[in-house]
Amino acid sequence: MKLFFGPLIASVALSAVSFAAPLVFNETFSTSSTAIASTSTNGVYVAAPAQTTPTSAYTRTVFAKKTGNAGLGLMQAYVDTGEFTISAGSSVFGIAGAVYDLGTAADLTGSPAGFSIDWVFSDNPGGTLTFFITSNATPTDLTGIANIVNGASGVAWKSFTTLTSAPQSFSTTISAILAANNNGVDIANITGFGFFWDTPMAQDSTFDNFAVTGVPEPGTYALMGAGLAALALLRRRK
Ligand SMILES: [Ca+2]
Repeated sequence: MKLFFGPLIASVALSAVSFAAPLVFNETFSTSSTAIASTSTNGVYVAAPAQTTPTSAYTRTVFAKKTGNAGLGLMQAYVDTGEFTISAGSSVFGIAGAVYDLGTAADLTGSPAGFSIDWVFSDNPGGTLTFFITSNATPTDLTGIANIVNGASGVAWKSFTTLTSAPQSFSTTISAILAANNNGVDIANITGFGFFWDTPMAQDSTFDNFAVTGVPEPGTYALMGAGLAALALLRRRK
């Protein structure tokens, strides 16, 4: 029996290794940061000072851009109570989000990693959530942020238009982002990733738990299942 079970047990160890995706991240928004777009000007990006996230060495930059109704209020994005809030002042709308700089470029070729985030509150329905990855050199400066939001070359993204009120969870995979819009992204040299929210007028929205997780491929599940079944059989025979 050892000859039969040996390879299956080995497959458990192998699949445990393949569960270790190259990019695993969990942002609980426990480090405060604020970006406030000008009251009087539309179309200006404002970025908070970059901060190291508590769950990894990645640097987070929170940004905001008011896209409508200059002079009628603020567009804000802030982290201050363990959540990420985007607030469009009265009669104002805009874009805000967070971009994470990996420090050194990551090769995500063939990566099964996926993104997810929870939309936990909104006082008005509607809005569009976008996940993105970028191979642009510096994603967290204002030029890099503008490139991301404007979909410049080297940025791939996938958007979700919301139709209902909160709460909602969103998720996608890196391969799905590339399938939706490769746009010249160099998957072997990813320098940043993140999300942004295109808010309707006068909406406050709150998010939590932005995660990048390893998603096992179907073959991994099969190997894992076979290995676990072998272990269960062995245990029963003892
Ligand atoms: Ca939280």
